[in-house]
Amino acid sequence: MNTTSLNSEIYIGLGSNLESPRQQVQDAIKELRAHPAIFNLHASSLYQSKPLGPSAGPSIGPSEQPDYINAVVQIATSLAPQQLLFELQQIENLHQRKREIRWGPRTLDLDILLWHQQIINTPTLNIPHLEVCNRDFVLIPLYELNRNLHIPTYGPIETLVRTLEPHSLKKLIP
Ligand code: A4P
Ligand code: MG
Repeated sequence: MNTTSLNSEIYIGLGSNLESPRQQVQDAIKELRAHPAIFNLHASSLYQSKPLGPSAGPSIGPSEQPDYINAVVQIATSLAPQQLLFELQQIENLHQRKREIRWGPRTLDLDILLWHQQIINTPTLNIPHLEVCNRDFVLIPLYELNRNLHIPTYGPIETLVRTLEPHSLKKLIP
């Protein structure tokens, strides 16, 4: 089985909470689908949630940020993980993403969540994504795409979803 197989378990998380977040996420899905090295894209529903994360400072804590729109896509690709990260950052830049505050509001955030069953830890890339199991806006769309998924070091997604702390996630009607 190669990287372009239908059973590819490469997942990307999308998030936006600025400048028409729903449109930002929908446009990014289209851009990923159109990318020449990305194949067989399957997208989850879109979800809305309150910002999650530690306070980013006195002026912009999570509670003062707008709601997020999130989704997850499953892809196959001929790119290596670092190359995919680079391509995702190019797409973020197309959306005028500014990196000012960690966990601050953003027009578009693209994270590599999983790369098959691989564990990758380099200075610029951690897979599985370090927050994957703490976030309903990641786990629920992942579960929608693949109920049998196993997340390396964390276990079956079914168990993770069952023990998830309730947050504020709402599935959006298409
Ligand atoms: N990086 C390491 N691993 C990865 C990976 N698997 N995928 C590095 C993508 N990037 C990865 O990212 C900072 C650096 O992480 C990159 O240069 C890359 O080398 P960034 O996107 O520039 O900065 P960031 O997004 O502010 O930081 P981070 O840690 O990625 O934030 P998160 O974890 O993405 O959290 N609440 C709701 N409801 N919905 C959200 O989507 N998102 C965040 C951001 C906070 N709260 C949220 C949401
Ligand atoms: Mg990010």
